[in-house]
Amino acid sequence: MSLSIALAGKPNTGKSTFFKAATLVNVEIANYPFTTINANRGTSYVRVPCPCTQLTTRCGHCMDGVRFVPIELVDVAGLVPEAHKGRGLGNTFLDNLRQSEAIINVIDASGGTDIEGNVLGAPSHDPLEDVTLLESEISLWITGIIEKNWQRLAKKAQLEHNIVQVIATQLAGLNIEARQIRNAMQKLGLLDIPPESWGHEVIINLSQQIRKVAKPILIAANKKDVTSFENISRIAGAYEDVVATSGEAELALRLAQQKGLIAYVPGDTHFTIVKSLNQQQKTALERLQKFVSEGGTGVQKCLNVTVFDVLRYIVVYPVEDEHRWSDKQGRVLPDALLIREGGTAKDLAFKVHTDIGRGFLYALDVRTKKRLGEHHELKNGDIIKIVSTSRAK
Ligand SMILES: Nc1nc2c(ncn2[C@@H]2O[C@H](COP(=O)(O)OP(=O)(O)OP(=O)(O)O)[C@@H](O)[C@H]2O)c(=O)[nH]1
Ligand SMILES: [Mg+2]
Repeated sequence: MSLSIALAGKPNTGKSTFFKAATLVNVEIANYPFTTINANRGTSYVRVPCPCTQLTTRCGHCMDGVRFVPIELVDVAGLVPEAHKGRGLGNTFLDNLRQSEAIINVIDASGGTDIEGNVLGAPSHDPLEDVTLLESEISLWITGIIEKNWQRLAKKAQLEHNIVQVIATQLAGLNIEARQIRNAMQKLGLLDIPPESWGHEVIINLSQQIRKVAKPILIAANKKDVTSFENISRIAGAYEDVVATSGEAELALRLAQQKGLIAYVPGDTHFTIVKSLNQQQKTALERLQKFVSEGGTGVQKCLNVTVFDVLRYIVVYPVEDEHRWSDKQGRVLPDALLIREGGTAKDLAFKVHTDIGRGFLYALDVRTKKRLGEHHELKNGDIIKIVSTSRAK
């Protein structure tokens, strides 16, 4: 399964617009709350420099040296206060976050919509409230799941000394590992405190910690095209992981590119007009040109920051022919795989194919021709040949 990232937040902030711009899947967009009810899923990409720029010819899998590595993006229904109790589309929204490794909290940085996503006459809502809403709803949702049958489970766990396992079982299906639960308990000093004595507040604190490690959040300060500089700097000053975005500008660029009007590579801070345009198109694109040149639309940056800075993934390139950097069919750099920082040569072998992992003998760094053992930690951009007793089909 590929890495999955969710777009979430209060209604009407631009999640579906961001999603459509990033995936080109045609979804409904409208200026009122709860336009999206069922989650939309699609393939988007993170952008990296392709190693084929070190060769004399391009690999054929990149856009002139810019490589796009696939991830899954999920656009979920908006959430309102008390969503964890089922208010609004509460449970639908939360259920769609289960498989996501990280969440992009798309907020309306302009302050033009209230906490339920209704359009205000003038920008008057504090966008910082949109940030706390998502964090607290997810934490309370986790709390609710842990607290199901808590008295009975806590008693049993106390006797059997397996509280981490008990909570992991409660949270099964949320893509949360036992290691992350132990981590959260350790941070709060809960490992030696009998679970029967924890109480509601302690479980809320624990849920917040689990949320931080298992569902990290990056903030997309969206609608930056209509947001004051002051609002963006307040949000960026209050939180660590913030990217200012305009999903609408990115969508306009991607659609113009799709129609062959412009040459644009997602993430660039420029584009060129390649077709003669009517006056209306020309004016619209010229306005966009100025906007894009001042740092880009932020959509690609948002995805890259989530995958590489928040989740700390790296990209590695498995090949079979160490001289041509290709597979057996001669396709140069055919795959780009995302693995966690700290991942080893053997982890990559398993990612390529379970049989290749099982039969792992050694790996080869094709640039240096050095042999790498199973525990060797890979680096971002490595091109690796795996030598295994088993061969890929
Ligand atoms: N100015 C501006 N408007 C935007 C931007 N992104 C989205 N919008 C507008 O905001 C409104 C809501 O957009 P959607 O993408 O439907 O928002 P959503 O968050 O998916 O909404 P729900 O599904 O109802 O939760 C639409 O009128 C969009 O055109 C942006 O970057 N800038
Ligand atoms: Mg939507």
